[in-house]
Amino acid sequence: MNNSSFAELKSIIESKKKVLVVSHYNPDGDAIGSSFAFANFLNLFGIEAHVYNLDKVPNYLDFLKTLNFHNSIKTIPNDIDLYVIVDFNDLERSGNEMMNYLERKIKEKKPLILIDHHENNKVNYGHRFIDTSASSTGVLIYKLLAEFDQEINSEISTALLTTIITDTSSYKNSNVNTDSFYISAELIKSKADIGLINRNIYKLGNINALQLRNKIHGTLHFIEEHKLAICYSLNDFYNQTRTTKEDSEGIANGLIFYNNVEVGVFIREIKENSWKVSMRTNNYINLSKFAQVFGGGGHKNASGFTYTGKLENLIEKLIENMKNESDNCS
Ligand SMILES: [Mn+2]
Repeated sequence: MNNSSFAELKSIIESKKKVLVVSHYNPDGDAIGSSFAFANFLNLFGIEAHVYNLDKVPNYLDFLKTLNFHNSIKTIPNDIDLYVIVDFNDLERSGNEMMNYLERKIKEKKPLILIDHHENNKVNYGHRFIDTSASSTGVLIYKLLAEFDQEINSEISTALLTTIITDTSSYKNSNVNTDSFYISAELIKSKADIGLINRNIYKLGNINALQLRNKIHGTLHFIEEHKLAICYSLNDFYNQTRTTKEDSEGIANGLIFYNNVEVGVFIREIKENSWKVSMRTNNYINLSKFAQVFGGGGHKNASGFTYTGKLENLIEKLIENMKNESDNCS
């Protein structure tokens, strides 16, 4: 299955009047930044753009703005003539409501474009541009926009730079490459506000968030022989500290900066016997494959899945699977 060229995507886009841009639920800086940048560009270009996400914009990203942001399909206009999926490649990741909506549009043979950097694409319809070596989907959006005879403004540059800074953890993750730096420089030339980005994404929130993190770090399991660090949170932790799941963003990534930790795992209770697992590594094992064992997916360096069952069993299975993986590494 081949990628379309950016020139081809451009010619599809410029013939349209009303576009819907969809990103994944639990949105991160790449999902919000890519979808908002693209939609704002289309509006500048004279195409009416709408953006859908199941969830609201997280607080740390609320400096990014777009027109026509929808959290429900009910408010989306009926006469959309192009659907654009950014930063995910499995329709389930848009939530049930949007998944059913998109499946209907696919059945009706409506035009669709997918732009993404995750592995294991599951969307076999429409035009695609997938580059798993791109450090963020925003990098690909940047390259697509460069095809048009329309300069990008400061707001769009800022949104695109946010995608690179958040998906690389400020150029620290192993997904960083020459494009990440080159395109960042170009975006700063186009007046991206790096100060605004850093002030917002590195704000630590109120002291309740620290109390929550203390509880989470208190659950640390370190399995030295497998270079594996696991922390979890229970719903009670959030109730007791009056925090939300947003306040535990970045826990898995934080773990891999400690000595002898190659894989960081954060497990969050969704409801009784239901868990959301996030994993991070810097090139130690392929976490996309690791997550597939549990029915999940993602990148080599960052992946996740949901698990139904007891926490002890989940941790046991993670260690067991890690044992098999690290046997292949040593
Ligand atoms: Mn991404």
